[in-house]
Amino acid sequence: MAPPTRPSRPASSSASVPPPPSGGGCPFLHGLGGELHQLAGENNPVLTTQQGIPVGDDQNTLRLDARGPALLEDFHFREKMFHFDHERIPERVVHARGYGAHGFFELTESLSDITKADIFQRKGEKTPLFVRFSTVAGNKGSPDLARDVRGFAIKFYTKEGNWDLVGNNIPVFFIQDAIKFPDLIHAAKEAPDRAFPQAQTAHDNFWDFISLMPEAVHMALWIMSDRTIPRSLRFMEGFGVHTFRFVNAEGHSTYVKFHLKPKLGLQSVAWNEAVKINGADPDFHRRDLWSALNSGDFPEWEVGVQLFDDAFADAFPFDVLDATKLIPEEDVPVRIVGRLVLTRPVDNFFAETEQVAFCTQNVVPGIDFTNDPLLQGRNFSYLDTQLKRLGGPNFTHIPINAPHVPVQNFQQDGHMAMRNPKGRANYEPNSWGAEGGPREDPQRGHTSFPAQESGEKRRARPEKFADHYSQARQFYLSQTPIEQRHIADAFTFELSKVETPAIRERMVGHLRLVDEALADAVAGGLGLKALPDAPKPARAPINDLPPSAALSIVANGPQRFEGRKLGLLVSDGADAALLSALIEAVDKEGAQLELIAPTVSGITDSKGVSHKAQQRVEGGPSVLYDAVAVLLSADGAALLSQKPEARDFVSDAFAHAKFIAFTKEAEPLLEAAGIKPALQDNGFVRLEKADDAARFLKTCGALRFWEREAKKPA
Ligand code: HDE
Repeated sequence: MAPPTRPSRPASSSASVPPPPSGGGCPFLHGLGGELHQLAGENNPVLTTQQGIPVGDDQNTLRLDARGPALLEDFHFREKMFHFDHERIPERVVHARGYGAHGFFELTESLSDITKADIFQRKGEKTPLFVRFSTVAGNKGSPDLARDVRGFAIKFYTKEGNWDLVGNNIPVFFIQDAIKFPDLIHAAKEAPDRAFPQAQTAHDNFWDFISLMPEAVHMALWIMSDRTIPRSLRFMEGFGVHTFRFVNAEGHSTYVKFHLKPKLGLQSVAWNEAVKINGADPDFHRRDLWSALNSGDFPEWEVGVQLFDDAFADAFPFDVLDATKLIPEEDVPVRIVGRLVLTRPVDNFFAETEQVAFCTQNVVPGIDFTNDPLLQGRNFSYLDTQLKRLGGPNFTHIPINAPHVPVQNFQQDGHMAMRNPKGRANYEPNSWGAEGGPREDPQRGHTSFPAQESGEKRRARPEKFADHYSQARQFYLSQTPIEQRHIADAFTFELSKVETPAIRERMVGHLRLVDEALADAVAGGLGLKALPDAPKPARAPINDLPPSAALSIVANGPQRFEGRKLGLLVSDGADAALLSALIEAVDKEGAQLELIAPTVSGITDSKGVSHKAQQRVEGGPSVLYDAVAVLLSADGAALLSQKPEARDFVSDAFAHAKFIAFTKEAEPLLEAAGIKPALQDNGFVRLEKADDAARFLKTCGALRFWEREAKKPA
């Protein structure tokens, strides 16, 4: 427990923190230990060493007299320091920054005819699970709003053992063959000579690699879209990416792609907002998930499957084994078969989120792999990486990785073995009868689908893999105009950070094969005098694939403000009736509210009622909120108009196309922020009477007033 700091003002009688130790004096002198005891509650347990030995003094090392040398004999000091010195384990080579939570999967439609996987048999049955969300490129301490793919890895603790679905929030991937993964990641992460830039792809190495790998063009469109700057981990989709197999009790196989659709709809932030959020709250996503879980707003996703057979796979213009392609929902609808609900945060971040070890090869009977060359490579890589990260082969003994069913085998020993065979038998076959331990079960056990394979051993890819532009174009044309504009802006931003003109031009050349108008916009943004030549595609693109509405975020918005957050800028003397109407409207909508005030102690409204603030103006910029309301007294507006942070609060909300509610008294602040009455479009709501609060919250359901941004010159 951190000792409380001495308050600079007289402590109020309602203060619940314990008083600081009395008597003053230097805290490093012996004797303080006794006074610190006053800070503890009556029933605090006794501090012990790792050996369980009660500790008498945790403030002073054992030394020869107060000013003498430290003594080697101090086993408590040595043990404490030894353990601290070894607290770190290697961070993940990719997806280092992550956040996990526990929850469950509930089956809403049985798939027993399609798969024998136990988890998909009984409608209404719940299976516990652990999810870890992550960014890919940044190191463990990198900011949450980096432009990056988000990992969406799920460990299902099924009755037939652990099934790991290690997916992303984007349905396709950069590369087709696992052998290119180390190159992709090296190119994306910081350059080895300078160790920057970190957690971003806006640099030469990344775009050099991508522009030389046409297969990455489809994914490049996705990562330059708003998908890579999600507003919340709760508002993004999840995808298994690869084609897997379901196998039923008769041994029949059906291809399957896994989907997760957020119950609260999709939502992303604007790029300029992301940049500012990273400064204002680098932990924005984890804080959001933490607060949602702790306030009982359990995030939920629909779990769906796309099921298809060989006939579909053969007729589909692309190869279903190619992870750079998706199957449009219009071609194979997503059948919703369950729901995934997150219900609680971890008890300990390290023990659970850091030590959780996902492995793509963890599949249960009824689920099997296909020959997707990326998936097959992953099946090697994940097991391999856990050994390095967790230090030995027994990482499955760590509670977060242990299945919720008995583990019975003859594996033994190794570092930190917690689970070893009991009795004499540590091998099989053996002739020790009932004492001889577990045996294989050909009926219940996992059996691989007996796919017929033949052909030459070669380093080659199937012909259909060579189409790199058709689905990139389809994705681009499936976006709303504002999203298309964001894609062009993102390419322009990233390529403007690339110092080598030839790389910029090579990338724009690829974009010409996606959409000439996109290439033109990016070339214009980069100031290119002429459009570079497009490369010769390895396979002629199909240019008339129909747009797929499911690929747009804006088209799939929730049309409600539930789960979102309103930032309410207030001052002393704010209209009491409007304030309570806003509080009520937010609550009714299932949204959250934060009060931002001149000081964090809060304000007193026009009726003399005090309200606590969650943020001080200087620490609560509008980028942290989905919509804002400005409820000020005339004095409050005069005061805040002098503060650049208050002016930015309003002007940023305006620039980020947010809905803004305001009272008449707040107008001077709007004016000071450069928002003249003529600029007050339909994204503004005047708060005059209590009813306006509910009307405003309904308006906020559109999440952003994109028309405002559309009016800005390209
Ligand atoms: Fe991963 N990936 N990956 N990946 N991946 C890892 O495993 C790898 C790929 C994904 O929260 C590593 O435990 C290869 C696709 C997630 O702990 C490593 C290839 C998809 C996570 C690894 C891929 C993913 C990882 C690093 C190309 C989406 C975080 C640490 C063949 C379907 C899991 C670790 C977590 C993590 C290898 C491609 C998703 C090194 C070789 C495609 C969500 O094993």
